[in-house]
Amino acid sequence: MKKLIITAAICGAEVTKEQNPNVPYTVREIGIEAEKAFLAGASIIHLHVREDDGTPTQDLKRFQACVDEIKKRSPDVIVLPSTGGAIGMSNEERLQPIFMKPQPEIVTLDMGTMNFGGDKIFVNTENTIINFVEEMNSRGIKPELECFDKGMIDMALRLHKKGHIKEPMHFNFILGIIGGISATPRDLLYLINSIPKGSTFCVGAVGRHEFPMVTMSIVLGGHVRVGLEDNIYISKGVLAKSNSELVEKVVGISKELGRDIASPYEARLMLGLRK
Ligand code: KMH
Ligand code: ZN
Repeated sequence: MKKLIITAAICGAEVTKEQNPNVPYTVREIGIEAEKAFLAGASIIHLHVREDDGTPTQDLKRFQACVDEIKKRSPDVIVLPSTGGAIGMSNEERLQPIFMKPQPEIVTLDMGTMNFGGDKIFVNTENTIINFVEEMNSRGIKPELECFDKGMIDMALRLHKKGHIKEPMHFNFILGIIGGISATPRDLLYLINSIPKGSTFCVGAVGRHEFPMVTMSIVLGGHVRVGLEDNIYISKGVLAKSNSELVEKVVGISKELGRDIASPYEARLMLGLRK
């Protein structure tokens, strides 16, 4: 089986130090967490950034400072910035990371609107998605298609037919968010069976669902995402000491199952990214 690409979602926009003190906020903390995750086996860092007090931001300067710090420590790692940001941010704010220099190789593209627990709604209208992907296309940035439900795959296929989303498509399925698809083997298979041949896919899931779902993806030939953005526990009731602990755990599972881990170079080849 092809090698496993591990993405570490090290920071997120919603999780806080009150929930797990190891969530990174400062530029230095983000650089250290990314480096530790890379050394543990992650080839991609999915990045949100914060102000020093933990407030989520998509500010270009802050993003640039964090990416510069990550690249100073781990020059080869692939940084995959979020264009989802945090609930309630404007589209203009969310798009800021695509203007970094050097520009990112790949960024997230969220494929639909959804409830996000409580009164929160994560808004991504069809026109927003088209505007975002055309900004990416014009710069040669690959979109990672974030799908939290089956209808979001259908939106990706629709926008592919209309010429906005190019092949080969790379999907990221995140399961188990309140308002999205449930994190069950049945639903993960449904998602995987709904994407075109020749696509690549990555699987993540929130909380206790993270490791069962990523293990399924390892077995089924997909890639995986772990990290404090999605799950703050290394095992039941035990907080993860670092993102690297979550990466080490998935590396162990993958090796037990006979699947080797991709380097950033190998991940770039598999995803068709330019260096
Ligand atoms: N923070 C969520 C509202 C992405 O990175 O593109 C959106 C999110 C998806 O995390
Ligand atoms: Zn994210």
